[in-house]
Amino acid sequence: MKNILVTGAVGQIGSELTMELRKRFGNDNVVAGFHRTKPGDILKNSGPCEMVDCTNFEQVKDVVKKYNIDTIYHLAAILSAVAEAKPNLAWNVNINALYNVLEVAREHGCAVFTPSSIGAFGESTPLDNTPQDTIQRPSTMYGVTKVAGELLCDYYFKRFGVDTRGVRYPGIISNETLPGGGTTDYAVEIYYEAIKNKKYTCNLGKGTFLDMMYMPDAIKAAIDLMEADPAKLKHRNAFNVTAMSFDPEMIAASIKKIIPEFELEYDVDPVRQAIANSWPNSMDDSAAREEWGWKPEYDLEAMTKDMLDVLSKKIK
Ligand code: AKB
Repeated sequence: MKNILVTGAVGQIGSELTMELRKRFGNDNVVAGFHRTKPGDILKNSGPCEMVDCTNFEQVKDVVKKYNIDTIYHLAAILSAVAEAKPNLAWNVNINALYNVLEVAREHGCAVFTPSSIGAFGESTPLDNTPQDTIQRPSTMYGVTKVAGELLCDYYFKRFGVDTRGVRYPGIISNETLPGGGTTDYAVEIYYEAIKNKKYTCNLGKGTFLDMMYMPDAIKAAIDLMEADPAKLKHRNAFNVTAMSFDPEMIAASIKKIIPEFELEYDVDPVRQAIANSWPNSMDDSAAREEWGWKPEYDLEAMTKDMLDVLSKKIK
């Protein structure tokens, strides 16, 4: 029997991951950990919810003890654009909170899933077909925390035997909860605006290629990795995973196939553009494919069709 804690359960990935985990492992066995934003009715009415500020060691420990937690999906994090605006907060949440989670996991024998990101790479990384093991010299606070987080998780596995696992997520596109303060957020907003106004002003420029993934695949990646046979894992933390790579023109073209009047304009945000320029254009995820059978289901066309179907019913 698994007893799972999801931190950041009200966030973009956490809200959908918690519900999928509840479906698979039972509602009562998955605790939704939230901090500033309170959970909505769906999370609240389907299983336990607990306030957990992961920067507070005691709070993490108390919840783990109360529910006899054996697996933590640690999703509480600050995204790239906010991290550049508030580097102090980013360090506290992305590193100090992770440290607390790992320490509690060490004391209580929990497995830990921690997402890293394409943000763990930088300008000196080979940006096309970015290898699994390569140069990582990010120039953003987000990237610094992501590389440090990857290393910390490796350390806890090697030094203390904590079952740490993780992926480097690309931009995640979803239709339930909006992302907050990332560089890849445009790829979510564009669908909402396509439905609402049939036009969108993009804050990243034409030709900015980035890896992306639809939420069902992002959730599958996290659960499949945590359920994988540990004997087969050579990397454990920070697996490159991707489903597609596109620039704003390509996502707009896929939307135009369904909404022909859709128009794309540009008003480039220099902060986000600089971050995006330092990230891979496309990653090589063959290690994840070989070690635990990673295979995404959605490409750009399939994702666009589903996003527009869902959002056109949701936004009236
Ligand atoms: C962000 O844009 O900050 C995130 C990420 C790719 O890590 N979506």
